[in-house]
This record gives sequence, structure tokens and C-alpha cells, in this order.
Amino acid sequence: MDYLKKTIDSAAGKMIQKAEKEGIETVWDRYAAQQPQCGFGLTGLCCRHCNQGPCRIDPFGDGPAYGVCGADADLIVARNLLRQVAAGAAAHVDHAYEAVETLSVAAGGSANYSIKSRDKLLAVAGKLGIETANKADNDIAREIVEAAWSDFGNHTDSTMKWLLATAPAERVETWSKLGILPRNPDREIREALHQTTMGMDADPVNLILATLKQGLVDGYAGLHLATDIQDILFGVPAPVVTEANLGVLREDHVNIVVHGHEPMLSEKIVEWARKLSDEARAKGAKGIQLAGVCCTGNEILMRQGVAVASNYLAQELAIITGAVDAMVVDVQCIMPSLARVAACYHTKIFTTSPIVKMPGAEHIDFGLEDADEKAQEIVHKAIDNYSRRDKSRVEIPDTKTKMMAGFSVEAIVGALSKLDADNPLKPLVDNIANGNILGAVGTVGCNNVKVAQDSFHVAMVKELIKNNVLVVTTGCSAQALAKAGLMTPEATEMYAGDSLKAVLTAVGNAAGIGAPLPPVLHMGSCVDNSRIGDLLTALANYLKVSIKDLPAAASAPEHQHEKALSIGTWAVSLGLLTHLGIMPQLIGGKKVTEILTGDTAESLLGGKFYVETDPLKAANGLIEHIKTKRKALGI
Ligand code: BF8
Ligand code: SF4
Repeated sequence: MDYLKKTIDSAAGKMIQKAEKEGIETVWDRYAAQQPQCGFGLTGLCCRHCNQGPCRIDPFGDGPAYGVCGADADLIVARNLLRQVAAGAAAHVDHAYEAVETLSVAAGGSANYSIKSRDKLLAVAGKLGIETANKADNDIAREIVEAAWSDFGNHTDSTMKWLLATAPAERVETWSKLGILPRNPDREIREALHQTTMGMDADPVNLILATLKQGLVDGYAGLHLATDIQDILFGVPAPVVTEANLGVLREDHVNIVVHGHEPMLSEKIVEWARKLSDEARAKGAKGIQLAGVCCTGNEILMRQGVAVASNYLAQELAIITGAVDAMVVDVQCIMPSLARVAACYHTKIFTTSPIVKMPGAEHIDFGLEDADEKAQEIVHKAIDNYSRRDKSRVEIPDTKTKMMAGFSVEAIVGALSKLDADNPLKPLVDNIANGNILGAVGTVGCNNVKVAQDSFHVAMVKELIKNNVLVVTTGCSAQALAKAGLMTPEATEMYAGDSLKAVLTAVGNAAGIGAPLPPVLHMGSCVDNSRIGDLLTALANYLKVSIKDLPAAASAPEHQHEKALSIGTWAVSLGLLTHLGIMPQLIGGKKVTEILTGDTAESLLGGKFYVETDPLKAANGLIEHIKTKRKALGI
């Protein structure tokens, strides 16, 4: 099993071996070719912000201590971090912006999109103070769209409406005191680029405050805005049962893999794949099998029950099965290597966003006004491509795992209300108070080629649930945990501590599942980290405490993307201990590292980053933190 250094997923391992046999380069080969990675970059001590550089600072103090302009280690690290977090926020805000555009099109009576959840429409309008009585849905939606546009167009010093409507009042006060309340997401992201260009801010502390502000931009103009609008458009997730891993692909079906992040495209692909299955049959296939990679996969899993092919690190491996007729991508986390890998097979890669093109891929410009037409075109092309498949090269790993997903806050509250209809949070809070549930950890974020795929997620989470910690999860972390079989009632029996098992069994039975709830609750894509924020906000409000006082924490065990850093920054601002399992590129700045991982962040916000690269030590660190919080609450 020489693949175990690369992945703990046996399906991925088989495909790595197939790639080696067929001479196809994958992410692991490219990572090996990059060794040794640059020490200045790894520690965050390289600056390329002007053409007098690149400048680098010697982390051991033997070489230069200043860049050409006089910037020192902390300044260079703080500027780099702010740019990374702003880039992560920009990705989520751009995503949210497109969701708002889609709602605007739907409210205008588009044939392509409509409002699926009136409940969510009313809930979001209620939060924003929009009057809904005697108004048509489309009119309410238009006012919600206007509220979003007014955040994006805000040229005053007032705070983003979406944040004020959503964040806990105590947090807003804390952020206000620190002067980090964002005004307009676009303006703040622009300001971060300006603030970090050559000859601007030279104060690392001021730059860290600006970084925290970007976390709030991400949390409210990115994550929250996207989830709210997508739920209105496509429905609020409810529990679904499906399967995960490459074994969901089928030899006798047209296989379409959707990859990226935004449900605007993937929802349409689901719709048309279902409508056009007869056409696939006419071409000799038994039907169309859809499967998702990365977060757009999570979006259609949560709302449509579509199977999961895999997570970030296995995107090339899906193609290496030889069975994928089309991989359709939208935005973010799409490896530029995909077209090269696809060229070794019959697989067609379709890019669809004007800002994501790839030599060797076919670009189909997907627009909101012609969404149905373009989605149909893609599905037709995938069906046509089925006959080009070389059956002799197909090898689909016989590995897939049953899983349950769809745990929106609404779904969790719905299940709990079966135990206490008037006060649904009470059973949860009571079980936390009496210690049956020790606390909760949200595991989020990516895979990273620097650790064996999924290994950190799975080892850490098994240790947490064994110790009666409830785990909620999103993103590639959720897909890792699903593949490892941790989203089933059986996992509760096998891995959960006794008292957690008893609670999950009682809730599962009351909710009519007839089995325990899984010990790991899948709450959606990375933008759906807003759901975890909402759950914590509801619990804190119920208990009349701050989020920072809850026995809860966050973790991004295998983070790779700038978005994971911006989500993590938001989590720290919310007051959460936020674990990172891979060394972030900032340890060269001693003061910056101390502030973000030490007492300063904790005293100002209640939260801080916690870097621990060993999964079991990380689990124990999170458990210790939860116990400290319990003690402080007197429970
Ligand atoms: O937004 S977890 S690798 S797919 S960045 Fe990317 Fe990371 Fe996966 Fe989802 Ni999130
Ligand atoms: Fe070097 Fe300063 Fe230019 Fe950065 S901004 S490259 S540290 S001179």
C-alpha cells in the first residue's frame, strides 16, 4: 500500500496506482518535483510587492533583516497574510454576488430560475426588516436584492446591513470597539490591496486588524449572503441519504462530474441530466450518473441528494477512472492540470465561467439568461461523448460509502423540535449542560497535498467523537468524513462515546429516522460555514452568553486555499479557537504569530488560531479547550 503516504482513501489509492501505470502525472508527482519548497515562502518571509524585490528575510537572523524598502519580517508576513485573506474573501464575495444576480433574475420572472423556498425568503426578509405582508414573493425578493446591492454600493461609513442583520449584538460591539466593522465588501477588499502595496501601512498590528475586518467581509458578504440567497433560490437542505467515493461512477452510465463551487450551474446540470436520461439510453447507456467534487458537489448533495465523487485532492483521479464523459467546472479549486489529464482519456472538460478558462478545455459561456439552454448543451455533449469511451481503460474502484447529509440549521432544529416542540434548542443545550455532549467542533476546509489525503480529518474527528464531542462539518472535510463512513448511524454505534451515542439515538428515533443520527453532521459547502455560525449564534443567544464562551471550536485540518484562511479569520473573530493542521505561511513573523495564536487575540476577541500538526494532539487540544469553556460556564 505505497499510496498511504498520499491518501488514506483506498479508491484514490487505486487510481494513483493506475496513474503511475499509465504514466499520468498527478498532484503528488508535481508536489514531489517541488521539493524542497522555499523556506522563505514557507515562513511567509518573501515579498514581491514591488519591483525592487523580491526581498526575503532570513528567519534565522543570519541574513538580511529588512527588505530593500525597510520592511521587516513581521511587516512582510502581515502584508502577505492580509492579501491572502482578502483574496479568500474576494472569492466568496464574488460567489455571493452571483447568487444575488441570480435572485434578481428570478425575481424578474426569468424562465431559468425561480424561488424555491418561500420560508427562507420570509426569514431573510424578516432579518433585514423588510415588510412582507400582502407582497408577492418576487417583490420581496427584489427588496432583498436591493438590500444586498446597497451593501455593495455603500459609500458611507455605516456597517454592512447583512452583518448587522445576522451577527450577534455582543460580537458587533466587540468588533466596533476594535474598529473592524466593514462598510462595503468591495471597498474593503480594494482597501486591503491598497493598504499592502509598497510604501503603505508599516504597522503589523494595524494590518492584523485589517485582516480581521476581511474575515468579517468573508463571513457576512461572502458566506452568509451566499447561503441565504442560495437557500431562497434552490431550497433549504433537509436530510438526504446517498453515497460517496469514486465507486459511485457507473460503467454502464454516462458519467458527468460537476466540480467547483456555485450551485447556479450545478443545479441546472442536475435538472437537465434528469430530464435527458432517455437520450442517454437511446445512445446505449443505462442512464446518466451525476457526481460532485468539491463544494458545488456539496451544494447539489445537500439539496438534491447527488452522490459525492470525491474531494479536492482526488479531482484528477476521477478522470483517471477512464469513465468520466464530462467534467463540468465553474469556479475555485479547479486544478489547471485537469485538461492535461483529460487529454489522456476521452473525458471532456467544460469550463463555464468567463474568469475560468483552460487551454485544452471546451468553454461554454454559462449565463443566467440562457442557463437552461447551456446546461442542456453540456449534458448533450456528455451523452455524445459516451460512445468515445475506451472501455479497456475503464477502472472504477469498487469503493463507495453510504452517507447522510442535509443538516441545515433548519433541519437540525426540525429534528430537535420532535423532542421539544416549543423549545427545540433546549434538548441540545440540556445535553451539553449535563455533559452527555462534551461540546462541538466544526471541521472545515480542504485537502492539502502536504498530508495524506483525508488522514488528518478522519483521525482527529474519530478522537473527538470518541470523547463525546459532536462534529459538524462542511467542504472537503465533510467529503473526507463521508468517504470514511462517519456520516452513518453505524458510525455512531462504532465510534461515538457512550453518552453522545445515547443522545444521537434519542434524537434519531424522535425524528423518525429509526436509527441514531450520524456523529458527524454535514452542513454543506464552504460558504455554508455560515450555517455553523448561525447554529452557534442561536445557542449563544439561547444561553445569553457570547459565542466565545461556548464549549465549541473550529478546525481546518488540511487547509490549502486562501478561502480557508479567510473563513478561519472569521471564526477567530467570532470568538472561536480555530485550529490549523498545516503550518500557515506566517511563522516567520514572530510578533504576528504571537498576536494571532496567543493571548492578544484571545483577550480582544475570545478566539485565536491554534496550530497543531498532529491529529491526536490537535483533538486533545480542542477537547482541553472545550473543558476549559465548560468550567468557566460552571457546567
Ligand atoms: O470551498 S474546502 S479545497 S473545495 S477551498 Fe476548495 Fe478547500 Fe475544498 Fe470548497 Ni473550501
Ligand atoms: Fe522588497 Fe519592500 Fe518592494 Fe517588498 S515592497 S519587494 S520588501 S522593496
